[in-house]
Amino acid sequence: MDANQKKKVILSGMQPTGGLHIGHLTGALRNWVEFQDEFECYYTIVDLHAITVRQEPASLRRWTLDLAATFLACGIDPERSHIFVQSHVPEHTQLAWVLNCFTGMGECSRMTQFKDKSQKYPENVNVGLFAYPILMAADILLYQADLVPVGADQKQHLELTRNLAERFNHQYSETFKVPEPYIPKVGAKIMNLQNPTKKMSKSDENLSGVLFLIDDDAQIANKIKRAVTDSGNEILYREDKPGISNLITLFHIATNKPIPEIEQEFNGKGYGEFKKAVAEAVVEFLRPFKMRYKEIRANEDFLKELLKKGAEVARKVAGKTLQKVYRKIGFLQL
Ligand code: ATP
Ligand code: LTN
Repeated sequence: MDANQKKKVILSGMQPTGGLHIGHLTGALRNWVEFQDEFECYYTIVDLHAITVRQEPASLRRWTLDLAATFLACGIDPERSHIFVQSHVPEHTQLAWVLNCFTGMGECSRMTQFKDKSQKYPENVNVGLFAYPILMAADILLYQADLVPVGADQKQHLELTRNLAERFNHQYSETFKVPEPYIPKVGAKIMNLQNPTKKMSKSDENLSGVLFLIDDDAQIANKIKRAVTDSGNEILYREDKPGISNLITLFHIATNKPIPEIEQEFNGKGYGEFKKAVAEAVVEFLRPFKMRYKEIRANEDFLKELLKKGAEVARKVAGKTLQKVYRKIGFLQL
């Protein structure tokens, strides 16, 4: 790329609401690491979004640092990417307020995540949960992001973001970049080991089907050994064999071997032998991550300093967009 040509901007966010699992690595973080070569990347820990569901204060604080350490241990490089905590950049809530006033009630009540979460937490259907996608739009639009990597479940929020950007640009003048979603390939989706038709999820009731990145070797091996498999005894990647297909995906991710080669290698071997091989491969695959994670997580001062610097850079960029917005809507400038 020409040195004078500005890099395209990527922004994504993750909630500090628990330990990350192997699905987060394959479905999101691995891509985030690769984007750094080509894009100007902003990766934010969205604690403001996290409180749309009740959080225990000590856990929220701990998970925020855990997540920062996870980013680094996966290979996100703070020299090249901007890592920051959402609540450290007040411009997010400031722009969100403005955007609230440009969003219809109907637009928010249509969001499937809102419907799902209000069902899951009927005792706490709060306004923040309702306005969640508007804050997400602010996260994205403040940095004039070109591309937003998200899971398929967030696509609807991206649509709203695009609509809000276009609406504002149309009503005033060109202010926001209209971002494109980046949805990773389906093959990267990891399913719950105990229920292979459901995606692996950290908020699942049954955590014995979830491979956390910081599980110890015995826990990983055990969870894989106890994984639900399908009838029959062939190691084949097929739609009617969701359990074995999920294990094949895990083996593929851990070893980089193509799926047909894996099927060939285990042709005629039983589920037990295959599970053992998968467990060993996954343990080895996660080992370097865990070592880096332990080292980085132990140094809280370093992590806080890094987040402070990240927020400083973020505030400069976000502040510029916010000022533009304030001026256009008619707030008095002194
Ligand atoms: P969970 O659903 O595990 O409780 P979460 O809802 O916080 O966690 P998201 O914030 O939806 O997870 O996930 C962050 C990113 O990780 C998204 O891009 C999503 O696509 C990806 N991701 C989450 N779970 C998986 C999975 N099982 N397989 C692949 N990618 C996943
Ligand atoms: N809603 C997202 C997290 C998120 C996000 C963002 C992702 C908050 N703000 C901005 C991309 C861009 C989620 O739950 N996965």
